[in-house]
Amino acid sequence: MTNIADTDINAQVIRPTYDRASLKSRIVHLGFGAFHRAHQALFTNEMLEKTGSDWGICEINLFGGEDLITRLREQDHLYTVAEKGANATIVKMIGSVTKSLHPSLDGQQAVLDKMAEEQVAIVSMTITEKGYCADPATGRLDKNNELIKSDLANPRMPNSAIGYIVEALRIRRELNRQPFTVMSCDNVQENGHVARAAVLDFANLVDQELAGWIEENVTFPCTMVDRIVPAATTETLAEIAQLVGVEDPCGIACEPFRQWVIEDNFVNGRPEWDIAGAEFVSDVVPFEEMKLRMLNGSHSFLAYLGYLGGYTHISDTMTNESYRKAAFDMMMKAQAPTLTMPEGTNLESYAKLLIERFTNPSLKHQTWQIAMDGSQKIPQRMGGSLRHHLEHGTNYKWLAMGIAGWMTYISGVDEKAQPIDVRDPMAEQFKVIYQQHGINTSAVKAILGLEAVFGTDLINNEGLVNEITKAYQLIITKGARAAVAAL
Ligand code: NAI
Ligand code: CS2
Repeated sequence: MTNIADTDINAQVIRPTYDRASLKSRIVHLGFGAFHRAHQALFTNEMLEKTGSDWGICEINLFGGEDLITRLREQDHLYTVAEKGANATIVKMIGSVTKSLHPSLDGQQAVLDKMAEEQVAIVSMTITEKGYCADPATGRLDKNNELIKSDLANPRMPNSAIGYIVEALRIRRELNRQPFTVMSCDNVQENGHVARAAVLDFANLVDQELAGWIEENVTFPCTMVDRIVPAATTETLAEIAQLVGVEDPCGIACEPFRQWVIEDNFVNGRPEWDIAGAEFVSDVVPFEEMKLRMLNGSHSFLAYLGYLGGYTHISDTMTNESYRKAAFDMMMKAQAPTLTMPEGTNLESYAKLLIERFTNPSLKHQTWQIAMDGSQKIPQRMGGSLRHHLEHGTNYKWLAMGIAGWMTYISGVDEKAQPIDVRDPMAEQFKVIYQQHGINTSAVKAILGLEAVFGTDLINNEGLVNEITKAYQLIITKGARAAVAAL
């Protein structure tokens, strides 16, 4: 079968001109998902184009995506990214990836051996929020997580990302090799600190001396990553095939906007990603918080209330004036006041740009996709701001509505009495609650009692319980569209 590596592709595709043969696996990336393909791999591609350095990437998918890795190998690890603006699309072929592994295809040992190779300087990750096996409310390793329990019983043959990192570092130490930097690129608040806590908590349970060595020798920079990259669909792949001239099963479409702010704290060297537009700073946390609360917080709000209101895509919600206004108010009135930003940051222009990005009609970003894994997302997207408002006695009605939207969504039944496919690591717990309460305001307190999501403080705040119950009542009686309009 012809593919992008062995056939002529359309001239408008921007191709790599650097020497791919000279690239080494100096970066091992865990999570060859949609996002990484259109973000870190693309930044690396553009950095290589300008520097001619040897920072190549080896891709690893720990869970699922075997087929994607197989297809990637068949096309010499080349793939395309379509940057879709409201009016025009630019297609880029990415050359920074030159190797790939999958434990189900190659075995766990091959993955560990790769991570332990001398030249590997960075292990980066886009493994979703749940991949850290951390308790979302505390950010520490969740020792009751099934993957962690089995990795602790058999640390030399791990399955979790955390288990792989610790074992690879153990091998490196044993072989007297330099450590690598662990760089999280997930939407997790203080992602580097969460990765560090999970790795050290795990290592301490396995081998305290190793934990001490990791603590002293390994760095875990925080990063703020931003680019809207919806999951590929048959339609986007067909569109890419047309633009490229041949099918590319690894191709991905995304928005033109991209941002990457990285804490400059690397233990074994790093690429000059700034040449490709990334920013190295000493403290990323304010930028991460801004993005998670303003972009992701309003995204989740739109995902739950949008899905319930019958909207398939985020851009569809933007056609409804009350959703548009509620999203902007959520950003400016509920989230912006909770942030402490470096001087010169203009949150209003940031919010306006976000609304414009959400409106992009070429981007088919499903509300259902963003609604996934809410138990992992709600604490960092809404929980922190909620506590801020409770402390300051300020208005948090948008947050209460967003949380009530999530609570209704996880009932698993939509406004037309159709089932919702709720994907979440805590889905079983939601089922138990709804079996007991039905879609009824009494479910609110039961859900607020989920400590992993809400900690132990929020359920005791009567004002908050009332506010969320009021919003929930409005959604279940009048529907999501009316509830959003009432804001
Ligand atoms: P995706 O579904 O395409 O890929 C998910 C990746 O995570 C896969 O490579 C899979 O192997 C891996 N994975 C899933 N569960 C795992 C686990 N328990 N342990 C280890 N690896 C696991 O999703 P996508 O779009 O690539 O997003 C991944 C993450 O990237 C998001 O959760 C988010 O944190 C971050 N991100 C995504 C953006 C987007 O617009 N898609 C933008 C900014 C950040
Ligand atoms: C989205 C994010 O899926 C989600 O939860 O909110 O993936 C969002 O698209 C990105 O963070 C944008 O950078």
